[in-house]
Amino acid sequence: MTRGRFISLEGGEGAGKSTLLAGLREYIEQQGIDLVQTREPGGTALGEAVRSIVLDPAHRGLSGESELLLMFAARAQLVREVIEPALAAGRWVLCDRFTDASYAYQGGGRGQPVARIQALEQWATEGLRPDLTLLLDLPVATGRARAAGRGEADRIEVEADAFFERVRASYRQRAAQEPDRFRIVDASQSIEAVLRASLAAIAPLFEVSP
Ligand code: Z5A
Repeated sequence: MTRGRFISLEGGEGAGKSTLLAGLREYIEQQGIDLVQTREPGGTALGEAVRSIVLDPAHRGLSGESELLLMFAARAQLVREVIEPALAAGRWVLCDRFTDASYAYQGGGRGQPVARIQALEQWATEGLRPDLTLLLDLPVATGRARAAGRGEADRIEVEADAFFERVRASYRQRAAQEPDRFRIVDASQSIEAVLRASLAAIAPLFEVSP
């Protein structure tokens, strides 16, 4: 059994991940590939419970350490319950955010030490990284304008622009550090252009797949 391929989507608020996921999913399934779509935090009963805690504005007193640990608790469960079994069965996994989000949000945004995140990554995921990560990059103001009007902001969305600028810088730094894994997509383009660029970026994964 050939192991499946693992693709993650990253980006700031309103970058267009959910919009892109639908188009990517449709294309990949049209190729006859069995695909599992999931998200972080979430994707399991435990992960969805963690999601509702970390996004709930009522938990505004959550410490940076608690937030980081909760993200990794959800991730440890998702890897064991969903991602690893799917990849081992030859299925592809399309994940809306993965560990890079913790480096960007908890590391870049909140200032949690990178060494701490690296240790948790090793522990929770045993170093599992996506085969390819699409980073939907766009100016913070553009993303926030898109996301506005969706109702009440969640506990993370209420952060100031400076927080999201640090998140963006952290994502771009990670992409520069791992150019073989990351593909940066200009998310300020039209929805159609973002999908085209993303399909071009994932094309090599099909070539090496049986
Ligand atoms: N988080 C964390 O801190 N640490 C972690 O380790 C993990 C996560 C895993 C939940 O993530 C939060 O958890 C997130 C990071 C944190 N907090 N924040 N902020 P999420 O991914 O579920 O939530 P999100 O980042 O807030 O996603 P989003 O705002 O829903 O954005 P999106 O899915 O990327 O965007 P969208 O829904 O596809 O598009 C937004 C709007 O823009 C919508 O009206 C679209 O029609 C429109 N759109 C989309 N693409 C385009 C283009 N190309 N042009 C014009 N308009 C567009």
